[in-house]
Amino acid sequence: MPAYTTQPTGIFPSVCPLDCPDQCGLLVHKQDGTITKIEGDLAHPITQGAICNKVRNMPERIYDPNRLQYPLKRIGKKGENQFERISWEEAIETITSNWKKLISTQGPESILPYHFYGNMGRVGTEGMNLRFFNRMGASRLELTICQAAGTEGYGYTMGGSFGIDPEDTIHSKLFIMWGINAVSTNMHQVVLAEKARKNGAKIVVIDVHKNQTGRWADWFIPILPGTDTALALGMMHILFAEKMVDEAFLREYTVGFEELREHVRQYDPHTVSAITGVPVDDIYRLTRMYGQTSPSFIRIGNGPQHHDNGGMCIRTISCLPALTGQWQVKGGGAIKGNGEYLYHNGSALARPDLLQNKETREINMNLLGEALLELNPPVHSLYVYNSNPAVVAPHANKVRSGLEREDLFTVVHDLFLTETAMYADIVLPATSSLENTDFYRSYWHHYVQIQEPVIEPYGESKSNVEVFRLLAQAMGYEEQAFRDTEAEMIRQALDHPNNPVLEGITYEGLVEKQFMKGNVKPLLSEKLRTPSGKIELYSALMESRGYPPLPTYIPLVEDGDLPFLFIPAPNHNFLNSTFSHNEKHVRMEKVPRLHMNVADASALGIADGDMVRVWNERGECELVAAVGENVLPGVVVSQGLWADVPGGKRLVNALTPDRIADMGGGATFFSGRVNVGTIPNTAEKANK
Ligand SMILES: Nc1nc2c(c(=O)[nH]1)N[C@H]1C(S)=C(S)[C@@H](COP(=O)(O)OP(=O)(O)OC[C@H]3O[C@@H](n4cnc5c(=O)[nH]c(N)nc54)[C@H](O)[C@@H]3O)O[C@H]1N2
Ligand SMILES: Nc1nc2c(c(=O)[nH]1)N[C@H]1C(S)=C(S)[C@@H](COP(=O)(O)OP(=O)(O)OC[C@H]3O[C@@H](n4cnc5c(=O)[nH]c(N)nc54)[C@H](O)[C@@H]3O)O[C@H]1N2
Ligand code: SF4
Ligand SMILES: [Mo]
Repeated sequence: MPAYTTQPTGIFPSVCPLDCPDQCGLLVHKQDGTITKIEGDLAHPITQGAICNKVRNMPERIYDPNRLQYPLKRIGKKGENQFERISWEEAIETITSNWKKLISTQGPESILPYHFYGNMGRVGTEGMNLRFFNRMGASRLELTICQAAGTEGYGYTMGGSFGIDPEDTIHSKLFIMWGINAVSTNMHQVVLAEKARKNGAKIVVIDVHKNQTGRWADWFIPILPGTDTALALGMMHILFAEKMVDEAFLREYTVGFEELREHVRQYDPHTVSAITGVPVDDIYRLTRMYGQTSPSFIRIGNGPQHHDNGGMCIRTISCLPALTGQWQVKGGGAIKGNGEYLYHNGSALARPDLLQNKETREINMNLLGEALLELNPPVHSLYVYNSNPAVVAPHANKVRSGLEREDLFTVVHDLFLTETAMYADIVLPATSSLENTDFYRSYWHHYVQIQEPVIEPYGESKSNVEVFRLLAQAMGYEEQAFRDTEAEMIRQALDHPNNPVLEGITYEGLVEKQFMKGNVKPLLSEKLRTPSGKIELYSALMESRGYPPLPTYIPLVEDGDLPFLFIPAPNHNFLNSTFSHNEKHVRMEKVPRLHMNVADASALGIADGDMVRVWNERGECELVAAVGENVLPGVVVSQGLWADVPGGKRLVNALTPDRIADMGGGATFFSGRVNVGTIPNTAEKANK
């Protein structure tokens, strides 16, 4: 056990565990064994001492009186809050005896693990957990809820999640923040852009909602949801027509630019304006700005890819920097995600060799409701950790009907009694990241970092690794893989001769230095990982998979005929549903709102501050109307994944479709239609 926990007072280097690109270095202040303050690490090259409000207030979450301390078993109905304390022995015995019975009668695939990145530590999310379920042969979960469509789309163009080093963006002269709410979701990109702004850089934001990021921009361009592909194609049309493309670059580094030039003739500015709602003059102005400014940088966010056509959209936007040759300029290019540079030795960590039946079924996490209600052979047991699907998964009412099944044996491992945990048969208390050993690697910047325990486990809580070790023992899994320590697993993960970027980054080095930068080469200094090794404007691979080989605008799938497109985006003070159970964060966020255009609101007799009903055939919500000019007519936007409250209807995912996006099995959270109406006699309630 490292020394931090034995030192009651001091300042200890740490890392933010949340699913946020910035992956900050933290300094945790401890007084008499208790965390008193969390601040940004000044020495961390990206963090530079600045962190978000959410994490500055994290001690409130770590010591929240509602945090789980003991294992619990359900004594009431599923979904009600009735549990009683049990021992770890009883918890592990109940779980494993159920599973042994299921495995012998129904087979191991009747057990489904459901997990995501509530804590980004890789040993806890891609280590002992995967070893355990591989050894068992349980159904596998496809991790599609976040950026799957965009990752596949970007990969067709660029060969994988490889963009530029964000630290280089201080040299950029133009930032296009495309469908990213960076002020809330990537604050250090904003800090870097501010540095560039002092040297004359301009900031353009393209979004469906003029939120905090739109207000920060020099120029905010509102766009109709799901139409960004058309805008990017319109830009290409003008770039070619006005000869703002870099032909030498296109010849040397790309495939298919001649086909693309012909293909984009159809996307003239008038056609594109009619699709996107962006005025013709603005399409020209944006394109000329982009074509004539160098270095220019596009930060591609998650918004546009949470649509039916999201994969193709990101595929298309990511072609733009090639047209202008910007990948060759320091500070030029794009970042969608950089997750593949620091790729660790995944098989050493997850041990897929323990999986004997390689055909074990895979279940798309975006179809959890369907998996629980309709799948055959059925899922009989669900083990949830690092995620809160009752709130974050699409088509929430379907998910909850599945979770209500009396014959489903559900275990939830979390720090709080989340909405999902309310449906569990057994609830296990989880440690916070500050109680664990793990390593972290950002999917935006190029640093690998380490966490060593700063405080003792809270109550009887245990980390993911410890729980899976106990489960393995009780299941009789005797492989050494289940006895490895966290430090050993970090060593195994970093020992990855196939990825020279990690060369020199070791467990010992991290313990000494806290963070180490990957040895990342400039993007075009080597062949890309596309089939041709070049940037693929024309993709034969896409063609072979039934997609148009050239970037193509495909409208959103019809989602009924209700009048509004509904965009339930994340908010500033929560991280997905994390912090939605913590009083301080909820107070900072106030109430869940529905942003709507004043023209729509007045046609419906809705005034700012009214409580409104939002509904479709999947479900309903009641939110507080925020009326103004921040969204286009026909669009409504909410922010935040709010916790359930008695009598409250603020589960925005009750309204979202569980259709699967065009690529990667991705989610379509932002492609649903809703209706909005007044609720009689509630103005007083809403204004409280
Ligand atoms: N404060 C905070 N930070 C977070 C999170 C959080 O919940 N809160 N979540 C974390 C996670 S897991 C992720 S994946 C990232 C996500 O962070 P971002 O990449 O910022 O993605 P989103 O916030 O989902 O959406 C970004 C923007 O896309 C807009 N948008 C929606 N549809 C469209 C469209 O069709 N076109 C365009 N141009 N814009 C559109 C939304 O209005 C929103 O402003 O943030 C991470 N950081
Ligand atoms: N409407 C709508 N829905 C969305 C989105 C959206 O933009 N709009 N965004 C989607 C996106 S991008 C994402 S990534 C998903 C995220 O969805 P989730 O991955 O479910 O994220 P969180 O809601 O933060 O829940 C994480 C849970 O993990 C728990 N946890 C934290 N650390 C640990 C640990 O060490 N061990 C265990 N066992 N548990 C831990 C936390 O307490 C929390 O309850 O949500 C998706 N859902
Ligand atoms: S949530 Fe993001 S910005 Fe906030 S401390 Fe963590 S990594 Fe930094
Ligand atoms: Mo995400």
